[in-house]
Amino acid sequence: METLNHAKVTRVALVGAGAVGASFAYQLTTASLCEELVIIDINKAKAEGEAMDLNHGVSFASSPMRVWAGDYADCGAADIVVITAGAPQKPGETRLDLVEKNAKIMKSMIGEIMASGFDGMIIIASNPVDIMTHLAWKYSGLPKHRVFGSGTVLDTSRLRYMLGDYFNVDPRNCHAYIMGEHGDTEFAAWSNARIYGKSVEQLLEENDEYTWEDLEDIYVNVRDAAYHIIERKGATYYAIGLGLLRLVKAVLRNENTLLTVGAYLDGEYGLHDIHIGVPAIINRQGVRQVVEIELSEEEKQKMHHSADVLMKTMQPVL
Ligand code: 6V0
Repeated sequence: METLNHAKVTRVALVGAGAVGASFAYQLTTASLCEELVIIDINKAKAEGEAMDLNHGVSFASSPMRVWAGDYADCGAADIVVITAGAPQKPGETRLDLVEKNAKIMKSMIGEIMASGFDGMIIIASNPVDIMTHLAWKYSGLPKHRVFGSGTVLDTSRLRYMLGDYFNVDPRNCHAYIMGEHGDTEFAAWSNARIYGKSVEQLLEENDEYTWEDLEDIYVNVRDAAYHIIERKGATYYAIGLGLLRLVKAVLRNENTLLTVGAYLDGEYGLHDIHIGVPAIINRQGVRQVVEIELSEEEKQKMHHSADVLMKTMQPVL
């Protein structure tokens, strides 16, 4: 009997079974996006424990999935490798303080991943994420559209949540982006923001309860959100876990959807040879296209300042 032979099994490999990795893995088991999830961590016992715990919930998921603690050889057959391994921020530490520590870790991980024969897509969350993404891309030798970072996807989600709260509307109706470094120099692209179809200027004109001061406070709260959470619970992981799931879904479902990721710039926004948070269309190929939105002069300066800070910080590890 003739059998159908398009049974390619979709595999996601997760490198880093810490708080961020485990949150992402947990979401993935409920999402029916892939058949296999392999978890890799230098701490094998942690990866094993996470795989056991997740497998014990698989009977409650909408479709079965195979989860196991594996090693780098298992990346060879993966469609996507998601990297969340590395030292996290300690209280008072900026993301950029992590650069040297995590650059070394990234080099060894990418070496092992590529040695497996991997030829898929890499998504990075480890901080400082823009720099780690750039290094991962360089070390991997993969085409630029196939290596991207979570960039400002989380920051944009934070912004949309806070704008939704302020304007009392569904965050999904708040189209506004945080761009630049995922970190202290990121900025809100207010000139492009649309809240239920209206520009921010228009909303402020129509209702004098809304002010630019409040919007500036919202931006500052978005920018400093990780510090506020780390002070209280030591780390942030649920929202970035969901953000990573969103990126993986955009790829595996070939969504052609706009998300603010850490994409490689090759002249867009006047910047070259850098990964930084920008709106981009994501599909099965990865970054299909970086979208150049019209920025105000002030926003352009902020973008360039953010890129300068990243470039300077990255120099010693390039
Ligand atoms: P964590 O809970 O300490 O987990 C890190 C994991 O990485 C641990 O399980 C380690 O054993 C593992 N690890 C360390 N070195 C290696 C190695 N060489 N090979 C394999 N595994 C290794 O940290 P957490 O999960 O909280 O954070 C992980 C990374 O995500 C950090 O760099 C964070 O700063 C970063 N985040 C990024 C965010 C974003 O928006 N991009 C948001 C939050 C955290």
